[in-house]
Amino acid sequence: MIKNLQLQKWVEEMAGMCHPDRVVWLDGSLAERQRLEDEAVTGGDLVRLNAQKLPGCFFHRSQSNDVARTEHLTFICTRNKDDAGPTNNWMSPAEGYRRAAEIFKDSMKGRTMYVIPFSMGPVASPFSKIGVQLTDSVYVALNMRIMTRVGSAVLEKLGADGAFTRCLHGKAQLDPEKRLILHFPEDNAVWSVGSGYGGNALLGKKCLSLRIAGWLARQEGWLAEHMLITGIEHKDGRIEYVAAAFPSACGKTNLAMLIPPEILKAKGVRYWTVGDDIAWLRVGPDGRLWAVNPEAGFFGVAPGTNSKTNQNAIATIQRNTIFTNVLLGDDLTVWWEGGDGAPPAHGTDWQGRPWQPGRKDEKGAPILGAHPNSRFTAPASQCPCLSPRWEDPQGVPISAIVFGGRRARVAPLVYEAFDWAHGVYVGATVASERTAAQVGKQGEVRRDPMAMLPFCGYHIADYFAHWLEMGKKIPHPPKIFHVNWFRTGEDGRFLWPGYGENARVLEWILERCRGEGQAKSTPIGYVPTPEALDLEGLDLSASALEELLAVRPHEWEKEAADHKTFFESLGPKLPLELRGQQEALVGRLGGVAGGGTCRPSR
Ligand code: GTP
Ligand code: SPV
Ligand code: MN
Repeated sequence: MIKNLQLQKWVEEMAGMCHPDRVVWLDGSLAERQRLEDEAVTGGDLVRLNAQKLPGCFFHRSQSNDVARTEHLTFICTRNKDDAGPTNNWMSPAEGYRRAAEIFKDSMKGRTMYVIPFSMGPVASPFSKIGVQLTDSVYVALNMRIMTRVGSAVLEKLGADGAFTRCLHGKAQLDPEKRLILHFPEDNAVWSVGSGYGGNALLGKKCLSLRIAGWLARQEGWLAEHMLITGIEHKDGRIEYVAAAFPSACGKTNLAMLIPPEILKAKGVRYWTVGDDIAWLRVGPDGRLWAVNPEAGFFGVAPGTNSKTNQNAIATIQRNTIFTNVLLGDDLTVWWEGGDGAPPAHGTDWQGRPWQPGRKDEKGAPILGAHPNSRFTAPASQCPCLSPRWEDPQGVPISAIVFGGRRARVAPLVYEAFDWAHGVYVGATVASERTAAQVGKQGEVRRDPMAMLPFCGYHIADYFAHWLEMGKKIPHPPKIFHVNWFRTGEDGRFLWPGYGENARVLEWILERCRGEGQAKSTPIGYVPTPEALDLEGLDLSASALEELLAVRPHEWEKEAADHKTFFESLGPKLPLELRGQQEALVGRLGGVAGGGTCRPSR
């Protein structure tokens, strides 16, 4: 019995448009999971993996033109175009519904429509949001069961008249020409058609928890951010929490699950994962900023994940995991570039072609077994370092906010913003090289403010204003930092070892939050002095360290000019305060004598 008549009516209406053969309501039970898995295997959506080596695990291959989010097909549909702003694609709601309806019409004939009631955030938390996703993809249904809290308890909470986000998803023809990811924030609705992949199709993730939630957050006075949340424990047992925003495929999952180097472990440092992709942040009764992870699983990048880089992720994905677009071994195991161990002698690559190690294409380039954006979907509950507070309805208090990007040059390893408003400027000007998580030219540097460029559901200038406004509402705000694990030397190799060693940088960040830690004031913010970082036991040359911490005024003058160009592209709504921050940066750079390298002094 469905108590919520609105929901009942909407499902009937959508089924009337899509014409599925069957409508199946998910209850979240284990029996249901097995039923869906069997269905998916029979229908060819999933391959059951080796039961001894990977119990409860499955493999899925998406179409080769459907392996990443398609930002050019993602739209914000608001009555006023200006509400979507200059960084979003816009369509009127009427046109959006009309165009998508044409594709949805009868698209589920011969298929099942799954009705998935889900909660973003623990069902019992007052901050959670309920959505209902309709989908004709059993793969999506199984992923949603891992990534969100699905089932009867959600319908219970929804009751007779609770509000929910209407999330309609259909594969249709999986044709990129007939693919649209549409957000209707004014209607609290998402319509996605023509893609079966990741953030395009798991509508609780980027669509609801960032684009729609961001719209609500602005009205309700909180923040919906593309951030990991992790707790860092020290010898005294105290745990401090950090939230960090890096663009897609720039290291959030890795930092969230970090294992510190031996030297720090010996000092009692330990990380506790709360979330790896999305954070909802509110001001708590104590005047600090508190963070909740609305998700229930990890949809992580496979390539580069191995026992050395991310042992916790490897432990998490040994069972009950869905692998997408990785290499499938003949023995029904999976493998990816930068994974553990030797590749299988023989297998099937992400495009479904026979594969063996060492294969090259016509140009002599190696043929990848796994797509660079291949992923695993795993329940958070399987993560060995999962924070005991990960489902705390109130969330965890945040000591530091960290922004970061993938920058071969310019941005030093770490710096601290002077204050909240300057921190908002630092976040607003984040830039990063494009990765495989989105379709487009790889490696190109683009501005990705707060790592939210593809995920901000409204005018980005209003979003900046909201961030500035939030600063005034937080009596005890976290400090704001910027990191860059990806600076390279002359030879093009990363200067910083990254991964677990990033804990050394986080130690400095937390020291600064406690009012400790040595730093030098530079035009861009506070940069650690070379001695301030605990580098004991790390093989890092003095020249590499110098390069990592260098702030070069001539590079930053160009950077600041680029900030200005970027701000100008955002139109007249840009908060004056940010323009002021840009001018202040230029002024500070002008004050540096000689234009040489401004290094932290000894
Ligand atoms: P999304 O899930 O797309 O939001 O990505 P993410 O930000 O969680 O990125 P993730 O942690 O999955 O890392 C993406 C890629 O960057 C992987 O191939 C990692 O191996 C690599 N990576 C992560 N951390 C570091 C680091 O500190 N240094 C270097 N060089 N590479 C890193
Ligand atoms: C990202 O691209 O930031 C992801 C993967 O986390 S997706 O679900 O496709 O958005
Ligand atoms: Mn992400």
